[in-house]
Amino acid sequence: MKTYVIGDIQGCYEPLRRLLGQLHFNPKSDTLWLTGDLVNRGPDSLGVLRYLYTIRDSLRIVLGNHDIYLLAAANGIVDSSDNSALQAVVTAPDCAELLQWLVTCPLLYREHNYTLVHAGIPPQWSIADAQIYADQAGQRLRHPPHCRQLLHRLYSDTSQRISESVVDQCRTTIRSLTQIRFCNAAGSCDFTVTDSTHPNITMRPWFAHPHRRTRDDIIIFGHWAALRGKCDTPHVYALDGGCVWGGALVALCLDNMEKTHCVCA
Ligand SMILES: [Mn+2]
Repeated sequence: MKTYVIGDIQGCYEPLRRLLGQLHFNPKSDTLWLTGDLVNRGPDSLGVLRYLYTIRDSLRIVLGNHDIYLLAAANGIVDSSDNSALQAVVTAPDCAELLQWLVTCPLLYREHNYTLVHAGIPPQWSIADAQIYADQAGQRLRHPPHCRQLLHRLYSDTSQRISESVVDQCRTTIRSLTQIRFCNAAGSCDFTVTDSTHPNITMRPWFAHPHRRTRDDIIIFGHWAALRGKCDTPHVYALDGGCVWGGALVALCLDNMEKTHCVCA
């Protein structure tokens, strides 16, 4: 009857099974939370999705940016013809069944004092704000015509205009919850700042913002592989151990807050 959270899998099927073996994970009695980015870049995205689908009743998953990109690829919104990891999923005979299940996963999941999200929460949002925005965007992802419109706005419509329309609100929500790393003093995210670019001196990680409204909440997130599963901010747990980059797949047991690593060299 244990609950584990595992960070970004990114198609690393064999390390996932190895880590679950180390944990003696039993899908009949234990629960597994996942920080999202189940697919892309790694060797077996289809294997990951097929396995997770078989144990779906034991899972709590939040969608990551790569999972949403997969939805865009399957909908023909982005061209993934040269991406063998995603092509394996998109061309699989059970693709529709797998993605109909995947898209039911939320962008944010709360249980007891824990909040699970892929990348983070902008500092000016409370947990309640984030839940409302995540529910709104999730509902649109689960409605096929709205989903295609939203995916198009996310990936194909590169105009910088931001309107008050629902689709633009949902675009901001998805980008914030699944891509945030750095933000400025006002709490605005800069999605162009990545691990490989030097942030402007005024930029801080979202979780280090001094006035972050979620600072009394327990937040578990993935996405930021360069952190290698380490974060010194109280109540904030970073679980992307950079598995797909030769790092480790990381599990956090919520019963004792102990971490287990599975090296993925
Ligand atoms: Mn990510």
